[in-house]
Amino acid sequence: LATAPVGAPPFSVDGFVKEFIHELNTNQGVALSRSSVNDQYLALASTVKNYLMARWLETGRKTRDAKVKAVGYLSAEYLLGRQLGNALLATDLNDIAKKGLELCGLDLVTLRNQEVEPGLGNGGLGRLAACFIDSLATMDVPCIGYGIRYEYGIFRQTFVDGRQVEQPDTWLALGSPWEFPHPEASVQVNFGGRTETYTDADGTERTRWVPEWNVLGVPYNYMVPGYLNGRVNTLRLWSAQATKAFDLAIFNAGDYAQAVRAQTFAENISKVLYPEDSTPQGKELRLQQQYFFVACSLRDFIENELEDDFDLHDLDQRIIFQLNDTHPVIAVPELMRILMDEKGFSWDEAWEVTSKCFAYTCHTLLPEALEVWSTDLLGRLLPRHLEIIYAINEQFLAEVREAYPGDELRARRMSIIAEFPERGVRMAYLSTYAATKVNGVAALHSQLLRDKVLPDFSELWPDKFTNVTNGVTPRRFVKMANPKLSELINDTIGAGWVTDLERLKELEPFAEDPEFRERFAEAKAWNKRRLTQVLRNRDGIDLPDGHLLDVMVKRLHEYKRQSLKLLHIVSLYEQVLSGKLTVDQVTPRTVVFGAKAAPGYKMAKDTIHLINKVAEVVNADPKLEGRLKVAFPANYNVTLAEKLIPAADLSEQISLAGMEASGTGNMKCALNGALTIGTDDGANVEIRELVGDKHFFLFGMSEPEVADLGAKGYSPGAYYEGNAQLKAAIDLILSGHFSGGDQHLFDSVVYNLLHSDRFMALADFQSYVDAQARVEERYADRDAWTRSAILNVARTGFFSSDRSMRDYIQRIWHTQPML
Ligand code: 26Q
Repeated sequence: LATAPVGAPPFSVDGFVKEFIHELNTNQGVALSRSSVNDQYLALASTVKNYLMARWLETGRKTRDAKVKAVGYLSAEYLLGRQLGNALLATDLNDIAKKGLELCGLDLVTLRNQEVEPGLGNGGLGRLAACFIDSLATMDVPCIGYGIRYEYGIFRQTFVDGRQVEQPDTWLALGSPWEFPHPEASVQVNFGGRTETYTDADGTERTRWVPEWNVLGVPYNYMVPGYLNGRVNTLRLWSAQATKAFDLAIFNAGDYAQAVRAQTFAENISKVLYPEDSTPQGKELRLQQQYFFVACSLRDFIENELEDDFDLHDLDQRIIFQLNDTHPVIAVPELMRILMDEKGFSWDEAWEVTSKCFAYTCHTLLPEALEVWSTDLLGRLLPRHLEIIYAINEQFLAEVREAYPGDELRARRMSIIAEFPERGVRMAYLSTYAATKVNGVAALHSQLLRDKVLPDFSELWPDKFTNVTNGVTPRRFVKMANPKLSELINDTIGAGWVTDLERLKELEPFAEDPEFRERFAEAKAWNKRRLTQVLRNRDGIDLPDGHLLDVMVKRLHEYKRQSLKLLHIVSLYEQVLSGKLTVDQVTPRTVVFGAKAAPGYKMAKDTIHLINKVAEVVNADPKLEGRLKVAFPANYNVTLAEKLIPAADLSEQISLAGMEASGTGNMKCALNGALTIGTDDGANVEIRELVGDKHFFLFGMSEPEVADLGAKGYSPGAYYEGNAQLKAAIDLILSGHFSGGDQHLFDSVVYNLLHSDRFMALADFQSYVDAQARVEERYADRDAWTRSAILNVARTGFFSSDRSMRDYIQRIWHTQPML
């Protein structure tokens, strides 16, 4: 194997070339002269993979031998982004690969661009999981990430006449060099059927599950390399396959065609990622996915990571399962079932163990985003688990009644079982009861979680609740995505910041150094030129030079208020049309949107349509003399984020206060030297505290003000009637100006704002516009802007996911790095 001891320089350019050509010949079966770019990419990936292999095997052996406590990160999503660049960075093979490929007449950048990213997540929650496993590997903490190997990840977004059209994400089509399937280690997962009681050999009354059908979970291992430290953790994603028993039981397969259909049915379980990231529908297949990956993962950990004679009474000494939202919480009754029905534990013994093995992270405040599964569905799919959930609830309610005698109302309020609108299991309540710790993802969110979402629980168990503010990996989102800034930082304070991001503080004094400012501004300019090329090639979009780059990238949601950004654009444009502003009073600005809408979310899709139509008209109107542009590249993903965020001047974080749990794009932008215009919401609060009011453009109502206005009764129409600038902007849309004269095309979006506006965009409009004026003022003084941008970088080291991981370790997991 091509390998080198940790710390030693990696192999030579010659060694690399040999290995690369060997991979090209033996794996791809082609000669260099006849190879395609895809062959070359796959061979390069294999070369890097081989280089990591010895370290990976060694990490696994060392960790099992040490018998230390590990983290089992349970997440239905991992939004990994491209693997090659990150693997080259982690192994310090970038220069060698570049030089080696040049000797072969090849270009590393071209090969890197061949990779299709694994988009196995929707947005923030999935990307957070990817950042966390990167940090744990880099910090030498034993962790196994468990999840689902979706055959189709998040859909590929295209625009047809400005409307979103979804295409399947065929990320596996050209080969998948980063994964290692292990069919021999497959796990059987049962579904359906009934339960029965029986008396065991000792005369004890027991229950067992008699399932009706099953599928196989095939593990696919992925390497999670630490940054330059020789550790390689594992991400294990499960793929569903049919079993013989499956087609017999479900379809009574007599004929061949029927049997093949049965296969398809089973394999549907890991076929596609659900693209909704709020208001989840209670779809049976989604529940199957959740149980499928959780059952595989628990089985895998217990059978394969522990010694054969391990006493499961001590399970909490070897694992803490972190629940990434409620999606994997079926793991709680599953562990109870394993311990009682398979390992012979009593209820009390099983609960004693189970109640120490889980911790729960909540990622939302929206009531409609909280999962509730109907007991009908649960009982049909997982009858034994439903029984166990009922029993957990009985035990829980007994505790509640003991703490609050006579307060029956409270007991009903807190019940894990909801009775309306139908009988269902409140997964957040189950998670909270079962978890050792419950955390929100930013300081404000954790406070609101205690006060508004789970007030009875936090009253009963105040110490169960904690905050861990999210973070992002500086490896991918600064070092890799922003090479020019990284070089400047290295030259100024050394290279240690990549694994110790608070050291960015040492940059603070350099905000006053004109030479540093010039290099900083030049790095930003370079990133903009690079983005210009990317958008030209990828989307046929032309970015004008010298514009303020105003970036709003995130899922499309009413609460995130893309519509507010749109009203600002329309308003600027309207003021030029109506002569209230002369064109030279408009700060040259390009607004870039990146946003996918859930395919069934009509309002979100209509908003995308409106943005695209406004863009068309604004971009083409000569009256603006090119000073205002709107770019909406389709299919925003991690790969595009890595190019867009480093180029951003202004970061739009404009959710209604109290709605965005944290945000992580806000952190990525600040760390790359964008200034934030934002509400007092999620992690914006902490960003502003750290960078200082002067370097952050705050606007809008605070969360308590939002609550007050809601209680008073909010009527958006009053803001429309009372604000001439707002009225003019909305009227311009209603006039048909952006729809070829059609005065009704955007009724859904506009009338929703005028008559409902659940997220109070109109109430915050004036404040937002005022803040944008302050942005323009600062931008006009380019030196002052650059100073602020530098201070944003210098003061946001806190948002490294390494720090998040330290917080989890200290407050929740109590695990040790293996140094
Ligand atoms: C649940 C059940 C059925 C189908 C889908 C879902 C589902 C899937 C994804 C529900 C929610 C999600 C994703 C939520 C999410 O990404 N939340 C974001 O998490 C980030 C990381 O903590 C925060 O920064 C964001 O504020 C939060 O919106």
